[in-house]
Amino acid sequence: RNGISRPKGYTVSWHANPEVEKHHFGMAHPMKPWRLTLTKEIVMAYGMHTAMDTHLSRAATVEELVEFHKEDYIDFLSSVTPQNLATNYPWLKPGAVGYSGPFFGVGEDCPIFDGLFEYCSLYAGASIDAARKLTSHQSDIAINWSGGLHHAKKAEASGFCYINDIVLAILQLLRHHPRVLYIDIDVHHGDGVEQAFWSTDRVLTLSFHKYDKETFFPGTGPLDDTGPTHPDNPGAHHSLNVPLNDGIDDVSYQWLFESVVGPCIDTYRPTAIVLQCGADSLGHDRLGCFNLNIQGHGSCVSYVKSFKIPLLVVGGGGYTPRNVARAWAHETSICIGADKDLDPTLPLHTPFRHHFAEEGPTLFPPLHATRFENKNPRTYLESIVTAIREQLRYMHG
Ligand code: V1S
Ligand code: CA
Ligand code: ZN
Repeated sequence: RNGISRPKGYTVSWHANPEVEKHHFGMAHPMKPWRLTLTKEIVMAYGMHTAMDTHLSRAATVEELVEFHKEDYIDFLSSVTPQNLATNYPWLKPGAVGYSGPFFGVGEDCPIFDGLFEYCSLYAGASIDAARKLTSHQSDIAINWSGGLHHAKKAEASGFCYINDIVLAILQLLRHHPRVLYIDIDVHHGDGVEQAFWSTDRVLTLSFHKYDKETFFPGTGPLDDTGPTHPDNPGAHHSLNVPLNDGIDDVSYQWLFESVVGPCIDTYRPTAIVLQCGADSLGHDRLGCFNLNIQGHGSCVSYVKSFKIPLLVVGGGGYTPRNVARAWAHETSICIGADKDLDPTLPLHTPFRHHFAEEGPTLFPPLHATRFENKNPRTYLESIVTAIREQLRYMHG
C-alpha cells in the first residue's frame, strides 16, 4: 500500500471517534461532521493509519469541560434537546416574553440538534487526550481533525462551536509546558482562543484570517488588537492577528506565514505548539474567500513541523467536504513524513469515490481559479510582517 511506514525517530498519534461523524446540524447548515468520514476514507485508503498510534477517543467528562466553561452553560448543553427546547426554555423564542437575544449563543449558527452533547464531549475528549499524549511524551505530533472549534466562549456557543476543545487542550499543555504557541489558519478569526488567554503571557495566539469588521464573521482580529495593554497585564502583546483580504494565493500566504511564524517561534520559544488547520481557507470553500490550494495549506503544516516542537494538530472550519478531506488527508501524510511517497491519484475504490468525481480522483485539484481576485498586494503583506515584528519586540523571552 504505497509502502507507508512509521516515521523514524518520532511518534504520531491519531485521535478520533466515528460517533462524532454521525451528527447532523441540519440540512441547510454548512457544518458537515461527515467530512471526517471522508477524511478517514482517504487516510485509510493510502494506508496512513498503519504509521500512527490510533486512539478511539472518549467523551470529555463534565469536570474536564468546566475547566474552561461555566457550569450552568455545561448543564444547559447536557440537558437541552430539540424536543425539550421549546418547553424548558420558552424565552429562547424571538418575540417571547423575556426574550433577550440568543441564549447561550443558541440560534441558526449553533442549533440544538439530536446528540449535541455527545458530539461536543467527544470532539473535546479527543483534543484533551491528544494533548495528554504530548505531555506524557508518548507522541511528538497528535492529531484530532474533529476539534479546532475556536469560537466557543466560556458560557456561549458561537460560529458552529459549542465547546472550545482548543482552550481545554492548551490548559492541559500548560500543566507541563511553560509557553504554548497557538497558530490558526482557519479563514475565520480564532476569537475564542484569543479571549481565553488574553491575560496570560504563557500562551501566544496567532490567527491568520479574512478581516472585515462589518461583513465577515466574527468581525474581530484587526492587526493592532494585540491584547489589553494596561501595564500590569502580562498578556499584553501576546495576541497576534494577521487580517487579510479576499483571494490570497499559495505564494503570498506561504511567504507571509513563514515570515510571521518564524520570528514568533524564534522570539517566544514555545515548548509546545497547537496548529488549527481550518480548511475553509482553501479555494472553492462554501464560506471562505481565499484561493489556497491543498499544497499551499499543507505547507503551513510542513513549516510548523520542521521546528520539531511537540505539536497538536486540530481541524476547524471547512465547508466543501471533499476538499476538506483531501487537505486533512494530505496534512496527515505530512505529519507522518509520507507526503512525498503518496501517489496523488486517490486510491479509493469504495462508494466514497463518487464524492471526488467533480475534480477527478486526485489529491491535488487546482483550487486557485479566481472566484476571488487577490486583494492582498505585496506592499500590504510587507506592512503586516513589519507590524508583527514590531509587536514581538515587546515580548521578553
Ligand atoms: N459566513 C457564514 C455563515 N453561514 C452561516 C450559516 C448558513 C446557513 C445555516 F443554516 C446556518 C448558518 N453562518 C455563518 C457565520 C458563521 C461562520 C462560522 C465559522 C466557523 C469556523 O469555520 O470558524 C469554525 C468552525 N455566521 C454569521 O455570519 C452570522 C449571521 C451573522 C449570518 C448567518 N445567520 C444564519 C446567522 C447570523
Ligand atoms: Ca484564523
Ligand atoms: Zn472558519
